[in-house]
Amino acid sequence: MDSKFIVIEGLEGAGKTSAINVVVEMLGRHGIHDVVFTREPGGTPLAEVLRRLIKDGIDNEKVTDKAELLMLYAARAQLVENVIKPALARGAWVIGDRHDLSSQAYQGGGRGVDPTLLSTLRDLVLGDFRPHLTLYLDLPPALGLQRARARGELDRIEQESLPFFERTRMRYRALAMGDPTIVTLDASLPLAQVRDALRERLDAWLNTQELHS
Ligand code: Z5A
Repeated sequence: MDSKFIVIEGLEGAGKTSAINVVVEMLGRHGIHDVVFTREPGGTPLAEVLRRLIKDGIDNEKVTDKAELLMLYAARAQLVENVIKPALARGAWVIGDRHDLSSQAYQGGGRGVDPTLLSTLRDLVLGDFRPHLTLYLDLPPALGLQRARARGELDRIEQESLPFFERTRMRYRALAMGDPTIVTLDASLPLAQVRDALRERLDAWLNTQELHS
């Protein structure tokens, strides 16, 4: 089977960490053990510096929506060209904790960034590069925030209002509906049920990939 890029997406507290573990387990069951992990923003030395700036800002300077978007795409350009594409080229599978769909949802939906700017940037930075599969963990923002905020201090984006996260979720759902490479899972269920649903969907997808290889 050719190597693939699988991405986990969802609002904060959706359970991405646990989902990544299930993906690793299922890949292992299908004999795939050469796996590279990425997170966005981040994943290269330069992209990790940008991650800090995106999440915390600097010296209380206001971060404009455009600057935030450009930093996200600068980090993504570094990660895709220096890590993801080389890994796929040598036959490794790549599991991404977030990718471009996050920008479409958070910046496009949450921040309300101009759709033309978003699509122009995406085309410029990524061309036609897309994940083979995206697992989108869907849940009401209030529930995700309740889970995640139990963990402590909030960064710049985590401090956004509930309506911001509602808009982000709406954009996620709308994009997932129109894209057959995005699988939506109900992440509001108890963890064991989410993990079972993930196993089932992934197993079916991996079997299809094996058939076509
Ligand atoms: N961002 C953006 O705006 N635009 C972009 O293009 C990109 C990102 C790429 C990255 O922050 C921030 O950048 C993020 C989006 C924005 N900001 N927000 N908000 P990050 O990487 O530091 O954080 P994150 O990805 O949002 O959050 P996370 O903490 O990594 O979320 P998670 O992985 O989904 O959460 P978790 O650790 O797996 O689960 C949280 C807790 O809930 C944990 O204690 C679990 O045990 C519990 N949990 C999970 N699932 C369940 C279920 N089903 N039942 C009960 N409890 C559960």
